[in-house]
Amino acid sequence: MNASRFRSGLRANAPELGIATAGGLAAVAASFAAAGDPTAFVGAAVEAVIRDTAPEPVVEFVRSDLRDLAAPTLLATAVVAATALFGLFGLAGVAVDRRTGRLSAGVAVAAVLGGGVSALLGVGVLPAIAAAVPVALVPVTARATDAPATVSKRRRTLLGSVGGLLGLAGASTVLGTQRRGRIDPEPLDEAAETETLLSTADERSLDLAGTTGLVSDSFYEVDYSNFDPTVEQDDWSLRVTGEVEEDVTVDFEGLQAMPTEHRFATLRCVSDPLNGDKMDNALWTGTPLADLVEEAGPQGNCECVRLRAADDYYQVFPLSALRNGFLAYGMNGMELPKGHGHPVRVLIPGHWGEINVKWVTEIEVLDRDAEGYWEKRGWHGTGPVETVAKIESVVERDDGTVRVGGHAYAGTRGVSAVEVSTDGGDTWTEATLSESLPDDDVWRMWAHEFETDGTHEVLARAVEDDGTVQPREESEAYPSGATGWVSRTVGGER
Ligand SMILES: Nc1nc2c(c(=O)[nH]1)N[C@H]1C(S)=C(S)[C@@H](COP(=O)(O)O)O[C@H]1N2
Ligand SMILES: [Mo]
Repeated sequence: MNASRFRSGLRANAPELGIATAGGLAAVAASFAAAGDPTAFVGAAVEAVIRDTAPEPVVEFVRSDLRDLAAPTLLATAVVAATALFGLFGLAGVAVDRRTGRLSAGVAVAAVLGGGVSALLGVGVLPAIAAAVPVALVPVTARATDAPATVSKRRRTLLGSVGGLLGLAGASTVLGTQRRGRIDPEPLDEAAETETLLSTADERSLDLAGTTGLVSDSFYEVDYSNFDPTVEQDDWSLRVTGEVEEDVTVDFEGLQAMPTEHRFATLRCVSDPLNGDKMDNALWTGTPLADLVEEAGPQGNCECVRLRAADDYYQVFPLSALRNGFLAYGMNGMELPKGHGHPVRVLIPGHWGEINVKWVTEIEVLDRDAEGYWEKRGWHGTGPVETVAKIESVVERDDGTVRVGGHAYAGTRGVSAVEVSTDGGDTWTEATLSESLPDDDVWRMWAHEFETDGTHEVLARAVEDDGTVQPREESEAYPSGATGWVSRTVGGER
């Protein structure tokens, strides 16, 4: 075989590129449809590779400039990359067919590349086979499109085959989305107790337009992946292992046999901007972690632990924080929703959200300190939260009065007061505060009314239980959480 023949064998023409692209997309979608757990298909696997190997300047750009767009951007990049990858495998099959003149050889190469690389990416057998089939169809379709004698017939065959592959991609996406089977949370057995607590929270909430009460209407979600793992309650277990006297494993039944408690607890993400919306509160049902940890007999030299989860997320933090921790399987009187860690998540009082590991599977007691997922990327989010008083509601009435308010949170240090200034920080008044809820890691609501006579620079700051006034110094969320007093300009020309 001469060199030019070889080259022409590898070169793809426009129809082949179209077929390969549609085939690549169909491979990704079919793999999604075949995966019982949505984290176990080629798209999620490619997403994880991109996420975990992205160079620092890219990570920095995403963090600072894309913020909330980071997750959709990552997802789109992953789908494009996976489509291109599996499309290329299809093209390799086309090239082999052309060089050898044997379609079976082309199909075999495409299928082996598609299935083999899927397996290397760590997806299951079924999702790997499902990805291999559309890839293997690429050389078949390319040959069929090449066969008709007339240009118009060829065009029609091409449209038909690309359309067929795209149809397969569409149908697979729909099927996969349905199969992900939203676990619709059922009410807990303890619904009577939770109902009482929830109505207490409702009664103690201040009436503020544009923001939620003491229990959030909708609770923010932050995930490092676009694909939440599906973990069945009956398959779940948690292992305490590593530097321990004895490994301890507990399953869901075992967990429910332990003492049941209901706790109000607020979560805030370390990436939450000063007046952002990644801070929420819920009533959680579950059991304290302390006994389980003690039973294992933790040892090791760092007094630290690494928690792991079903989505491969991991975080490292002090054992002392874990000892105050809670294993939650209920949220606001219902089973824990999928997006918040179904069936079981960890809650660590007063600490940034990131160590409140969802879908938790393992507690590993370490001998030496290590870094968690976000700390490897420069964040310092394993410690206690910074104090914040947010201005979330501003109502300017026709009679010239203004009502401002929001939520304030100081972790386990507690909020004893919120002070408001309507003159840019020269003078301060105490705001009305919601009656506190029974637990010690809960936000409070504040409200303040004043007469307006023009433009006001309104500032809010929280005071902690021990009298400490929230510091004024402003800092960005990255790396260790946003600090400073929230300010809003209110009033003016009416
Ligand atoms: N397994 C797992 N746990 C996780 C995360 C994750 O991506 N995977 N995200 C963490 C982060 S950064 C935050 S702020 C909280 C958010 O919890 P929520 O989604 O229930 O609000 O979960 C934490 N636990
Ligand atoms: Mo977070």
